[in-house]
Amino acid sequence: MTLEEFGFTPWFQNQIDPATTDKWTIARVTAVHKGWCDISDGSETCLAKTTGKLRREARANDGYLTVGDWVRATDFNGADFAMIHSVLERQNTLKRKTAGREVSHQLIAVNIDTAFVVHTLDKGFNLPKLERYLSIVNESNIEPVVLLSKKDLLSAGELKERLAEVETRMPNTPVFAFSNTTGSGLRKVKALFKPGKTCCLLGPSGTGKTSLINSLVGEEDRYFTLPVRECDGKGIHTTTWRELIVLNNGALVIDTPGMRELGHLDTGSGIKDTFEELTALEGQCRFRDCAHTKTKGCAIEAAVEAGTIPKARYENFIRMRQETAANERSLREQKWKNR
Ligand SMILES: Nc1nc2c(ncn2[C@@H]2O[C@H](COP(=O)(O)OP(=O)(O)OP(=O)(O)O)[C@@H](O)[C@H]2O)c(=O)[nH]1
Ligand SMILES: [Mg+2]
Ligand SMILES: [Zn+2]
Repeated sequence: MTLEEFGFTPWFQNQIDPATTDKWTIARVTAVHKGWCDISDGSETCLAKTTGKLRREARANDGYLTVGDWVRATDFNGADFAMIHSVLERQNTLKRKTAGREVSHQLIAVNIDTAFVVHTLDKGFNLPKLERYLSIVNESNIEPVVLLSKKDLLSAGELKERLAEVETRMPNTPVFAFSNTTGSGLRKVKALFKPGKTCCLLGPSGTGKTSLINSLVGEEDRYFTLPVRECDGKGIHTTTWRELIVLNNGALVIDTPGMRELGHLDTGSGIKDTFEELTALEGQCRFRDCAHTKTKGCAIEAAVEAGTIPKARYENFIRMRQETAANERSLREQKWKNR
């Protein structure tokens, strides 16, 4: 596989000084472990460590190596470890607020063309949660696609109803329903994974992300999966690391572990894109700084009242706005304390 087939676009090419090409091996990070990572040039994979200088720089600016990164390395396929000297500037970063009370970012994956948000149609189906994942993707300016799994567990009637619900809630996002078990809908889903394009699968634990990769590679047990909890359909966090996988057709896929907690930081634009038809009304509110909660002359509340915007969608919008505001406050406080 050439570097181009491995996702190396002109964006990265332009960062390479041709005079130094024989000094470095350009490679992509395919997995990150404690203390080392796997890097690959498209044909061979080797273990690599980072220089102390790079680690110090990374710590200073939220830039730890992440799956999908492009790096300059020496000693590629040398005796022990290759050495990573620098990271090429990223095209985009998919990130989340880290679990716990401290407010900081965790990178999920970088240099992504499409983010597939995988959500179950069965027990555990939760539209507000799905919207949360969407807003993270939108925040990163990556194209989201929703994949609804386990359609085999619903009757035709239930399926129709549920899909209609999703359609109303997120009219502008492409949505596909499928089943890993029966293969129903898989042909269309497969076609979304394009050669040379990097995509990642994200979504709650147990929704069938890893199973989907197994379906795509056509081997049931290639990657490890585990049943969900009987009582509530929740997954038990089977996948524990992120890994970049090449499908037979040359598509590049990053599997990620289901997230335990999804918070929000500076999701201003993420919320805006996710709730597009609501924020479009904002300009029509009577007050410029309308909170959209029991406010006089609020155009959004009027639309909810009139039934043109689903109430539940509106409520999730408000919840996420308030959470973002709280996170921003606490971030500001932290900065103030650390100054
Ligand atoms: N009935 C049904 N079960 C499915 C489907 N897809 C996955 N499963 C089952 O759901 C369980 C969880 O699947 P995984 O692929 O491990 O889920 P995951 O999203 O990778 O979970 P984490 O790695 O924990 O984030 C497994 O028992 C799968 O067999 C589906 O389309 N239909
Ligand atoms: Mg998994
Ligand atoms: Zn308003």
